[in-house]
Amino acid sequence: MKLGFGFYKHMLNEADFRFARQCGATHAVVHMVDYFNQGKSNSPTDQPIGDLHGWGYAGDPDKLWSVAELAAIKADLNRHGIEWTAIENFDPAHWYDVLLGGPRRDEQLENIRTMIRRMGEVGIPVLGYNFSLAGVAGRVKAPIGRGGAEVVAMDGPVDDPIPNGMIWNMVYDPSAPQGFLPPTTQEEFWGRFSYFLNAVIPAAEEAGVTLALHPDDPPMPTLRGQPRLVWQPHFYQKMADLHPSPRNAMEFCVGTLAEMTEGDVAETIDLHSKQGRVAYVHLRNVRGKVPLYTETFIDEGDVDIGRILRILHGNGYDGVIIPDHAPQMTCDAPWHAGMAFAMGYLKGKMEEVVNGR
Ligand SMILES: [Mn+2]
Repeated sequence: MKLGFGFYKHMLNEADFRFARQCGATHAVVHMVDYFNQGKSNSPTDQPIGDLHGWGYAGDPDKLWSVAELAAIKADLNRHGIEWTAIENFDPAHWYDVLLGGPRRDEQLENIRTMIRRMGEVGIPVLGYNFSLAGVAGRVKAPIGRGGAEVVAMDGPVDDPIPNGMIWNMVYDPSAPQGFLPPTTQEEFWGRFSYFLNAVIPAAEEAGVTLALHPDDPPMPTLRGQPRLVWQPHFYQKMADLHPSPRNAMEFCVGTLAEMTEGDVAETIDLHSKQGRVAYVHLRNVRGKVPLYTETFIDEGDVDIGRILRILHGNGYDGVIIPDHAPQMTCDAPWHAGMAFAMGYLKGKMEEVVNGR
């Protein structure tokens, strides 16, 4: 097991590389999409939260990740003693019609295959993604964590419709006509997902890149009136069964699995790590289940973190674990302090599980 650190786009800088390494990270997960682009209610001082208007604006649909850009980031990471394990998430601008089943779908799939080939060329082994219409929406933030820490929580279902021109919580077409995204059935949405897998898995196999699906956070049956994909544990098995390739894998988010109303997160990670389907792990803690839950510090909450690590280690899991989100701590650097606390806790627990000390 390896300790990693998740870098938002704006954190690809000297200070944050050093911070992550100082926390003990040896591996990186990098977000290439800027969630905070022109966002009015979404500040880069925390994980993206936003409101019903979304996080911000998606990028340029025609500007794909280039080999030069990826190689430069990789060289920066390596210079700081960090290996690049994964890119996390597509820019909504790159694949909105893949999610919507729209007219540019095949063109966008070709672009995705191009970016996967470029990842292979540079040597980035994993591509994490969320196959989601509403994205990570409908959460609130309040100083209700331990000691009054700012935490992210959900306090009820959110089914306000998605405006035209917005997907995955970001605006990809600011001049879209007034109105809202029409409803989609769960069957139709699984069909789009299957179409995506069939279109990109062969390219992933050739490039040596593993695709890793994040479950739906928050895991509600619908969000903003649209269906979700993996919102109970058994849908992860359905996803695995859709395509037998080992390149069809999971970005296993323990916190999201713990927020689901069915199943047991430890049993679920046991099942999938035994099958070798876990590409990397988001490890955080939470109290409660949808639609009422609160993210917590990693040492409290409903998840037995030590048990999760023992299961992964016992099943021979040799991949990367990152802290995902952490509460904000009261000081001059609330996000970094929260992350440092989670990294230290994980590093200690991992050493205990792997080395018995
Ligand atoms: Mn996650």
